[in-house]
Amino acid sequence: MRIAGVHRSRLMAETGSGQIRLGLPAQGNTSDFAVGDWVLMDPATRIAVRRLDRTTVLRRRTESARIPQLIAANVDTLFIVTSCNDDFNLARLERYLALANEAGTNPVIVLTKTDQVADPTPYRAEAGTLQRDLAVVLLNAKAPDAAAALAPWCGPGQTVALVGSSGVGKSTLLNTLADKTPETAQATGSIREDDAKGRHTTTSRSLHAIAGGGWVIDTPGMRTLHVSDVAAGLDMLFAEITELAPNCRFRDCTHAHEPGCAVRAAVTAGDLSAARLDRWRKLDAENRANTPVNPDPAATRPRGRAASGGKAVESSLWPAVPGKTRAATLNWPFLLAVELHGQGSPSRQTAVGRVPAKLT
Ligand SMILES: Nc1nc2c(ncn2[C@@H]2O[C@H](COP(=O)(O)OP(=O)(O)OP(=O)(O)O)[C@@H](O)[C@H]2O)c(=O)[nH]1
Ligand SMILES: [Mg+2]
Ligand SMILES: [Zn+2]
Repeated sequence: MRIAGVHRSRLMAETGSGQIRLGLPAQGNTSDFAVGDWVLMDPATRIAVRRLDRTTVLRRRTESARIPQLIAANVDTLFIVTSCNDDFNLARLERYLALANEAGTNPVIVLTKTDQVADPTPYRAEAGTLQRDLAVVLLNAKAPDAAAALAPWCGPGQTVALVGSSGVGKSTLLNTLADKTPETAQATGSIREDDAKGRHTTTSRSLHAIAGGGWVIDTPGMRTLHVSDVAAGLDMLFAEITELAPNCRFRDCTHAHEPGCAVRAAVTAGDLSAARLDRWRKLDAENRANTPVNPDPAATRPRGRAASGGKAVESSLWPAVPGKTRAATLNWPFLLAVELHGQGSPSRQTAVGRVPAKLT
């Protein structure tokens, strides 16, 4: 049984022959579950008695929420959707890539609305520079052949999730991928003509079956995606910078003003773009400011696919021991609350067989 929808007081699960409402275990909360979770249900009571360990989990901190928001679980491939119009923004795509890398999901950039521009190839070229071996797919989300373009990631047993701004065509793509009829289709909405912004048509996350045995998750358009807890994800994203850093004269070089900086030397030599270095600096600073500082080495080791040689593991966003956080000094009450939530919380998850010493 797989979680198909998580609402304030309601859990929906996909049974393979339709959806049912699932009961919660005692002391359970719907926020302990993510769309994409696998659960065991007691058939007599229809209560979810156990959630299976997650292979991957996508989550983010938001300023308004007390605890990180679960975006989706057990996602193999993250389709980062953007359009061949004003939505296309390299800095924003890098945020999604860091999130995907950290969670251990395989990111693919999906560029929609190719039918709206004379030549979409410059978009592909730019997106392709963002990360090594990054797949970029150009398509018209409304055309039936969009499903064929994404088929390599949508095979039996595979789960894909669609993320991106409002109006880029996530639900349109879902309807094409899941071959929805007009009755079962996800609602789609028009975009503003002047700036291509959408109207936040989709308001909750949902899981749908793809013919042939795959799964696709639709998500609401994100207004902003703050980065936190994604150090390994950033290292993978900015590998060309990460790899140059050991050649800098100072071990803690910030690549801003220090003499003997190998990264700035690469910019001067034309091997690295100054804009890319600027974006790295901004994201790295934001990540450090938003990520709890943890004195426990077991909990600060690299996480996610970036740190596990390509094997997907569930990344733990939680510090293993309560402690002072940089975020706390910034006076972010919600981050303090995250720490207080602390050890033993039902939503505190780690990968099977990779439980940090502090949690065993
Ligand atoms: N021409 C064209 N229009 C598209 C394409 N993809 C989506 N659209 C249109 O763009 C608008 C927004 O599409 P949606 O699928 O609702 O976008 P969304 O990403 O789900 O937006 P939210 O649910 O608000 O996050 C709709 O009018 C779609 O018909 C495409 O590839 N080509
Ligand atoms: Mg939508
Ligand atoms: Zn340097």
